[in-house]
Amino acid sequence: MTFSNPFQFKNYHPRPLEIIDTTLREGSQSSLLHDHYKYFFNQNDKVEIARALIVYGVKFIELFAPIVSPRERDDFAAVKAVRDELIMQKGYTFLLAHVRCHPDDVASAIEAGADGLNFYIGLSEASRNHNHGKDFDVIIKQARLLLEEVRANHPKLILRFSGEDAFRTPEANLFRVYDEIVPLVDRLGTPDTVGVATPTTVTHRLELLQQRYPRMDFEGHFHDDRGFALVNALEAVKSGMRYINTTLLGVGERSGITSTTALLFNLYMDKFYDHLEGYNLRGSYPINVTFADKLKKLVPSKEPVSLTNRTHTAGVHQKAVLNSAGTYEAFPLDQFGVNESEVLLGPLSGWNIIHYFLKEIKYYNLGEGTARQITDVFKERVYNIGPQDSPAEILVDIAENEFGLSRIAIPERFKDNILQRMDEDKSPKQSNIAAIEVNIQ
Ligand code: HCA
Ligand code: CU
Repeated sequence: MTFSNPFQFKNYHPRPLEIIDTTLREGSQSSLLHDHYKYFFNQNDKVEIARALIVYGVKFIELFAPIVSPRERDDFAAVKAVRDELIMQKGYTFLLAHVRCHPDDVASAIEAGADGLNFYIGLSEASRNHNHGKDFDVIIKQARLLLEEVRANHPKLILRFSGEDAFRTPEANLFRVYDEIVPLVDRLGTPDTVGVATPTTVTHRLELLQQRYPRMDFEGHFHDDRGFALVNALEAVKSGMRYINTTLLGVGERSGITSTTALLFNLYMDKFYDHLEGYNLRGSYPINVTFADKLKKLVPSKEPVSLTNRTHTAGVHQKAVLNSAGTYEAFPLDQFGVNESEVLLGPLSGWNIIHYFLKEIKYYNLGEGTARQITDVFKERVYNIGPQDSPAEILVDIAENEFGLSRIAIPERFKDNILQRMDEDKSPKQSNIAAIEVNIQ
């Protein structure tokens, strides 16, 4: 068996974990886009997303084969232009085209200047019977012919082969095809197309593949139908899988795939630090916000790297995080760019937070007793809140108009002395909100 080494070509040595980001391919298949009658990312979105991914440290970006539509072909060129622009600053990023085992797909990707081809064809019974209708002998013959031809004429291209629906494909069938393909490719994909895999089946499958093809690199792609996309990817990485497909916020077909930042965050928490080489972890929350904005959404509450995980609504929680954020914040999310905590005023807020808000943030002159009385009035009013009203405005209205509170006059020259402690070596569990200091003399 001979193996090519495409990485030598660009002097690139793969890191312990290579994210293959597929936000612009798998992510474009998300139903979330339809929720807003948006249906597709426009070219500007794609360029901004690609730029953000490259700056974040992603080295492999998957795109549709340009044959999909004239628009995809133009967008491929635009993304390539951003990639080229950033080479001097950020090093080389590989653009991979997702191609069917079809010469037209391959030709369009090569013409567009792809660095690699991600071949896929369904191998499960469902795919063979209801998708392409080819039996194993035909699949093997056609794939081999195509791969041999590409290898011979384009030796520098990175080639990957994926048996779609790999986790519903019996091992014997997978091996039957992969045995024939392995000498011709650089990576083997094992997509969990319909989200049936569990951490146990992932590690078992990977072990068998590693034993059978010891010199191969493997690529995982896990759908979230059971809610296992993250844990499956995490287990795969820990069991030695170097390449993982992810998308920003985990968007993709149906319930999506593994979220990029969720995977990196969990590897960090589990102390797999060498797998984080080259990723700009502090850029995690900002990249999530950038992408959520493209979807016209907030960063979803189920995304670990979110402000939601530093947001507190219940009075008991709010009081405790004022004393020490670590009481209800277990993770150093500030290292992933979530630099602020958020306390939401509402019917569950207690007098502590109301006192804190009125005094420290709005500079009203009030003691604990008044804060308790205001809290009772606020709780009555806030249950009838309309969609246009804000709890903070209601609170200020009560403070001024019902309790006649006046603000502490802060001389202009001291206004800038309101400090947020940003010292790096504070305990990561300590939140900034408890550290706002009003410096008046
Ligand atoms: C698809 C299916 C796919 C392919 C993954 C791969 C899947 O939308 O084409 O090529 O590795 O989940 O199997 O996303
Ligand atoms: Cu998929």
